[in-house]
Amino acid sequence: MFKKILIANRGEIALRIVRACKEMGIESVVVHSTADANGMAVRMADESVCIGPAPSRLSYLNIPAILSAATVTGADAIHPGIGFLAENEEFARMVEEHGFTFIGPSPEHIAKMGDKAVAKDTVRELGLPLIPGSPGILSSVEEGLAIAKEVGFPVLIKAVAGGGGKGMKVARSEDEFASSYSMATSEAKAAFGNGDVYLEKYLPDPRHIEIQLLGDTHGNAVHLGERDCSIQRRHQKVIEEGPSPALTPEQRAYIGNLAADCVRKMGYRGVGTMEFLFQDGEFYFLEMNTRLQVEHPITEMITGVDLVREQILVAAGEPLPFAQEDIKIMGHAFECRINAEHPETFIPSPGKITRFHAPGGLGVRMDSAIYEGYSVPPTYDSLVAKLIVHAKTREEALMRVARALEECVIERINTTIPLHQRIIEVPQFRAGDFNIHWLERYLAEQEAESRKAAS
Ligand code: MV4
Repeated sequence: MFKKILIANRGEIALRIVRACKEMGIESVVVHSTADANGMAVRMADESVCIGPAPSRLSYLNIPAILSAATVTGADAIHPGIGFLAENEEFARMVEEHGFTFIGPSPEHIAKMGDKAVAKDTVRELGLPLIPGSPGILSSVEEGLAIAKEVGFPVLIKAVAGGGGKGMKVARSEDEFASSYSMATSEAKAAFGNGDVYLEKYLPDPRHIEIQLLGDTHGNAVHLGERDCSIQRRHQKVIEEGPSPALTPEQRAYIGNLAADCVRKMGYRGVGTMEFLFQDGEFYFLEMNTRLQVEHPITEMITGVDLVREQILVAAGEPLPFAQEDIKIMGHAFECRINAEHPETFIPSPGKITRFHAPGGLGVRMDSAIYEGYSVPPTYDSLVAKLIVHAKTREEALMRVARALEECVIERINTTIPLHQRIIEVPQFRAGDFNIHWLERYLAEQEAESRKAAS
């Protein structure tokens, strides 16, 4: 087992990993930028090393500085956290080459799943359902039109170099295909320096369902149920929940086992998440994330599995301590992402926190790295806390999340707490009746109504 782990990350996820290390009797080293010198993870870790100034490219993305910090502190392993270098195969390779264990998948699997086309070919061969579309990059508008007619309109033209919703163009009919195709390719060329596009059947109102996976180095792999991440705005998740109110136990078992079989056949090591679009009872593979996710606490609450602990044990060569039949989904969990942003305009609101009170009580968890007197830096993403609640049923969890949000005090910066308090009261949300477009449509309607009332 590792004696000392270096955590190459910041904020609430760095603290989450420090906590797991402490509970496992493993010393922790946190690297930080000058902007994070007063971060809670720095205070709670056994050691900390300043690796550069605020800009990520000079600190959290500075591979030589991170490897040097691991060397001088005598770390055995490096945990990349989420974001930054977590899915950077070059970093994973260099960590191993420098004699440290990378707490994550092999560089090959990071690379394989990081390339969308290779990822789709890999999972297609392993029997996962994919969105009907072109086998690869479109070589001409004629080829695109022929495939679009095959799969049926509307179709989505996607930039290979795109991602996170960027570089997607819907073509609704044969007449508009040529113009959509040329706009998609020229916009992709301009935005990403690469005009290559591929084509898929457009799913108009899907849900976003992701499966939590965990594999070890002894050929074992399990799934730990799903999370419904459909409540999102501009490709930023807002509220996630598990299990999904839209899945039957049979559908959960079907897609979970299929995904687990896939990673088992791959010989995948560590935690991973397969993302799917779910529409009309059908699943469609989107992509696989080869890292821990922000919303992992939802799965921890409904399965009782400490995913960071298991990540570390697997990286140290331990076999999984459970088989698939041991994994039970108990109850229901929500996660509200609390950002330092105005709850209506979403304008970032960094600055000093003058009062902070975290909610408590049965089934309430607050993963955050803020404290009274802490100044939220403007440099990084605006996530300041994750409120996770768990209860026996979805209805009880709704009551609990409302109560916990009301208890939460974060003063003198704006936060999205009022937004969460609005969303959880909307009947359609409470009924679990939503898809990936629901929140943006709801906010647009609210905006239109308040404008009408003001005029
Ligand atoms: C789609 C889709 C509908 N049909 N593909 C958005 C980012 C990237 N992960 C893939 N995305 C989508 N691909 C087809 N064929 C709708 C989306 C999409 C989306 C997907 C997941 C979560 C939120 C989303 C928000 C807008 C669009």
